[in-house]
Amino acid sequence: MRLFISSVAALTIAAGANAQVLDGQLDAVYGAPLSVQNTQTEFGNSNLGVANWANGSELNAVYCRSDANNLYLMFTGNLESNWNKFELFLDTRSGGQNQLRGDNPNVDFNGLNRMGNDGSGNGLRFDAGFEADYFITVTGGDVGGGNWNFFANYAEILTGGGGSGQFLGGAGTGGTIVGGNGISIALNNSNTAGVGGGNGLDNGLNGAPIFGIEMCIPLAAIGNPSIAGMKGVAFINGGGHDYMSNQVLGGLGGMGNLAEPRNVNFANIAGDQFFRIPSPGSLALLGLGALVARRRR
Ligand SMILES: [Ca+2]
Ligand SMILES: [Ca+2]
Ligand SMILES: [Ca+2]
Ligand SMILES: [Ca+2]
Repeated sequence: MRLFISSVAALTIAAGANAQVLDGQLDAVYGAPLSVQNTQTEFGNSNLGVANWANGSELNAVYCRSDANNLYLMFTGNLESNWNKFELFLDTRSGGQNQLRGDNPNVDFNGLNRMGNDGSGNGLRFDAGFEADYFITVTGGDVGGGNWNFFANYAEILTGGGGSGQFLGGAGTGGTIVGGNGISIALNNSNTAGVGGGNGLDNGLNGAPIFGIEMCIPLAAIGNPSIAGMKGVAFINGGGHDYMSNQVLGGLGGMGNLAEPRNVNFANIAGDQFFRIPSPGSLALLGLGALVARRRR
């Protein structure tokens, strides 16, 4: 028995600072954030401090790491348990949509198309140069009898519309969603730090928030990105994907809710309403560059 315990201790030490657990809690291995919230939330400042239920939504910061096979993203904040939506768009390859069409895959009760062109020429517009290729959405609430569950969906966003989408599944308190395409998502709503309520300027790192939405995305599920510099946009939306909050990463710089998502144009809002994601393998390439430089000497 003593041998068993010391083996476990050795394993724990071996994992050390590089340990990462997909549990909705920030791990030290993520390092510095890619983007930090700069705006108070008008979707409620959650103060419950429990893993499942939240009475407000906010996005405080986004962190990432990657290895040869997966991209890991951690969003600190809360997703209110009233079926508010966490929306994530990724630009991982050339092509895609700078303005959302109305004929994208029908996922989450056609929620993606609820943000797209309704035939009048509207549709959510991203900042110039951001052409979305993939969409992931997360939501949670009471599934009956006071039981909390959360669910996720995924879709391709092709330049000409169409494409495929899929329901990634659901899970309960402390559980993990594991989609058929390998995308795995954990949600811990315990956060009571980060931004406060309102529409003014704030700092998403207040109180050092560590809980939120954590996901593992197989690179194969986002087109095996090879472009230099992926980008992402994340925001909180209303329960019908129909009312955009003021919780956007990159931040809005102190504004109120953006309301009808079809009429939102991030190009008309100062600053980048997206964050840059280091390319998978970029660290390995840096290492290779250093090796080549050394050999040349
Ligand atoms: Ca974690
Ligand atoms: Ca693209
Ligand atoms: Ca807060
Ligand atoms: Ca902008």
